[in-house]
Amino acid sequence: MKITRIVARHVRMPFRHAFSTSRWTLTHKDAIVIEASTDAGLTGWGECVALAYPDYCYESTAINALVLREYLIPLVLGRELADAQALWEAMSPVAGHRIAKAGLECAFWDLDAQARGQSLSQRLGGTRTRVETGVSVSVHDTPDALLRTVEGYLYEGYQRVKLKIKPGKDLAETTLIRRHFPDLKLQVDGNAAYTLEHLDRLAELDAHGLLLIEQPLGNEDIIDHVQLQQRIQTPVCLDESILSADDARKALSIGACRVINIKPGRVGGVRESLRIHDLCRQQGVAVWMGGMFETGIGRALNVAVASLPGFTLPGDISASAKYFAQDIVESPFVLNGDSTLTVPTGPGLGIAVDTRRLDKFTVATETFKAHAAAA
Ligand code: OSB
Ligand code: MG
Repeated sequence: MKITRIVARHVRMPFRHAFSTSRWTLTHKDAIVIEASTDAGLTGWGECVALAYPDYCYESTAINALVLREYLIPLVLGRELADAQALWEAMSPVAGHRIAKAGLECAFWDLDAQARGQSLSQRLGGTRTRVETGVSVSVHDTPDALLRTVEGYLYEGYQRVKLKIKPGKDLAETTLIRRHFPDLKLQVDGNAAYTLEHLDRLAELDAHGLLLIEQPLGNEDIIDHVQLQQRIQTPVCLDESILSADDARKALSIGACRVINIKPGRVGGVRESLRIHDLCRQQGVAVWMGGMFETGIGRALNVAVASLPGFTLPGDISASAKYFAQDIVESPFVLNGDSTLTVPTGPGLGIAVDTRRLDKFTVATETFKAHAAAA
């Protein structure tokens, strides 16, 4: 397969509600949307899921755009690429920048599956037609407001809730939600806001029957998480600090976590996600699909990957309407009555981009073409 033209659009979509974690508040979703066309006339779509500001990790929307323009796109354009492994190798002169790489890789998988006449889920060996989903719930100003938000999501049909927590907005909030909903599948996410000084506080969360505690300690830490996991009963789940299958192997081997959150963007794409999935499956470790406020494009990718058998915990892959009044795909993802999303069955990602809405939300466009002489 040869990609001969790439359009990289910076899209900015308003959130229906502002979203806060321990570290940041966002009112808009920013992303670089990739449109890649081949010499055979196919078009594939991808999304770089970095946030607008480099606080979840060092990548951001503007940094994605720069790295794509200056380094990654010149490495892949006009080049014959047999598969995702070849694409990864073509991009290997660039260190890191896994989110930027994953956006291109997403478009590549869309093209690859389309060329074979398969849905991406089929192409990857997915075994489910629906994937279990949950919601990630913003840090709220008051416990009352939090309770109302959670009630709203349960009313909509979500059966798993993840509370964003930070020191001082954690125990009372978790206790309150657990008291109101004794049987709810509940978990928490600290987004690296805690330190070892908080071990006692984190241990108190054990009383609430949580599915897991996600990344309470440092962004790049695995060592301190070992201490935490030894101290508490609740499974520790790593997000920010797992960038590859190698990271996952090391974290599991020293007991830093018992669960892993897979985000294709964070780990450099689907190829690396599959490697983490396979490793965890061999070791009997549960994985689940994380989220980065994806548009319908990244959401379709996440749903396809989450249809693999090792994804045994509900993902952060809510319906499009949780974040957006309008999505940039023609058929937004909707929640089924059993708290699932349906895995698309059309070729590739199985979505149709709504070009009118895409234009409406596009704030910058860059077009790249292969030189006729490129081999
Ligand atoms: O830590 O899981 C996280 C969103 C952006 C960056 C990091 C995280 C999140 C979420 C939201 O929790 C998940 C979603 O619904 O997309
Ligand atoms: Mg997280």
